[in-house]
Amino acid sequence: MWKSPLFRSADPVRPAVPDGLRIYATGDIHGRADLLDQLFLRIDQDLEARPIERAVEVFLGDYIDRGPDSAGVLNRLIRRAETHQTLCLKGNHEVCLVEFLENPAILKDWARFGALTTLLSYGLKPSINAGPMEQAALAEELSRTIPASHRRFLAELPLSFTCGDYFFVHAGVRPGAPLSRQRDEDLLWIREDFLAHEEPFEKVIVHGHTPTKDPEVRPNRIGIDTGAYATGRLTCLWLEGDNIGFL
Ligand SMILES: [Mn+2]
Repeated sequence: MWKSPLFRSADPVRPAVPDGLRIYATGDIHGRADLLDQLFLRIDQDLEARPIERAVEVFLGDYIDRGPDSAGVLNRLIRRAETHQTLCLKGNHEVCLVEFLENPAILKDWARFGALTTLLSYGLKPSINAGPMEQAALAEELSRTIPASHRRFLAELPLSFTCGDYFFVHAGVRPGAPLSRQRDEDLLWIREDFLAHEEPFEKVIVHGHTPTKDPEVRPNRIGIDTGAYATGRLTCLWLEGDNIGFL
């Protein structure tokens, strides 16, 4: 049951998005271009079965790393935007890629959470434990190889998106801080402090970042990272009026 200090009537009002709009929100893709292709088909079938004035496809970040085809995921998201209204948010993994180009030494840390498959997807051949010389060479090679469209895509990703009673973000928000004054680091990386918080936020937070077996629908947040890269399950939440469902 939805409970919020904003809605204290006897007749509880459920969180909603504006009329005539359907949101499709998708969690962490992590290099699974194959699953993203299937997801686009599912969304297109749903749109055909249930036409709507306006649909917006929101992606919650972490497009790259871990899975086999990070470059392919970015290609598909960029192409999808040519025919559909999409909104891609920034994940902590995208931050790492951009930072690596400026500071190759972060590969030591980034490699521990899936960087090598991303480098492979751009045609690079990284060693398991690249030393400083190789780190610099890899960053230089990636700079030359990565398409300009990917760089632009990565540079332009916003951190959050608000629609109706919902706030979309990669990782979550810091409890106690207004949504308008969150730190980037929390929006991209937060886990326990956010996940354990049971009181209402200003909006219902739709997030990824922390994988769970099934989507978590709570009164104050909806978590939709179902660990696609390992489970093969890429979750898409739809919101329309005050209804929600999954594709
Ligand atoms: Mn993440």
